Amino acid sequence: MSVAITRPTDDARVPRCLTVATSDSGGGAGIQADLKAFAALGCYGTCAVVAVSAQNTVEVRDVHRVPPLFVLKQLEAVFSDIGCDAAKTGALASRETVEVVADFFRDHPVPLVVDPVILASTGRRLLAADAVDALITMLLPLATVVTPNVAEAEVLSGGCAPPRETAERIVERGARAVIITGGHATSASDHVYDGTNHTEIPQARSSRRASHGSGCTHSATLTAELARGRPLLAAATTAALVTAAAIAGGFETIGRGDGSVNVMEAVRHLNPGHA
Ligand code: PXL
Repeated sequence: MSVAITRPTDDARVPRCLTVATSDSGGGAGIQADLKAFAALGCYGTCAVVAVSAQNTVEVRDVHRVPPLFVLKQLEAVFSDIGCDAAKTGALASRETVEVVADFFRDHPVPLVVDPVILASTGRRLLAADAVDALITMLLPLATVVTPNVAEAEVLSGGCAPPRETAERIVERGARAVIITGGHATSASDHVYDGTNHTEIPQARSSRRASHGSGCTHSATLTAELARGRPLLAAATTAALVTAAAIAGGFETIGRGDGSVNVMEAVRHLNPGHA
């Protein structure tokens, strides 16, 4: 399988992508996964760190939140100088941070991917319970696309329903489009709904223990593709391919827990001409 991934040298102007998310000291998810994916996809990555996690492949030991006004300072610093062609949000920690980030993007509209991260893959909460409502009412209406997994989609839609209905409820809540990632009970696929059409993108199910960071890699790849001006369905297809290959080539032996994805290996695999 081959997918055309443009490198920076192919472009007169490098697309600029911003992530607003939590740092993972284990290097696999969050800010670290996002910046690696932006770089692998030929984009210039910037970040606003909303919290720092003391984390490895086994557990999240602690989370230290950055004050929301300092999150705002990071956003203002990036936008006032470097600029931004597309942005994504990941784990946003607190209600106050969700509010600051939503206010900022309302005033600075860019293509926005909202990855509604609630839990770390090892189980700890990365978004406070009282922030979920703010995410739905303030951030979803600004989203070009929101990328919940099945469990997050249930939270956003307010209940358990078949993917078509769940996706429609999320778009009714203000997101322009939704991709429910990672497959459901019987089939592994990403369900894309753009407000008009439903599309299933088949996902390769993998038995490899190297999926930490896969959701972040998916939403960051989507952001990189939108920054390049690709249409949603093409961007979603590339994101699905890159994520599956990043799991297949993942770091299974790093750490004692589930290993992390390897987005560089994914791009080498999908784009052998550039290796
Ligand atoms: O994949 C969701 C995620 C996002 N951000 C951080 C994480 C995780 C999963 O563990 O640790 C910081």
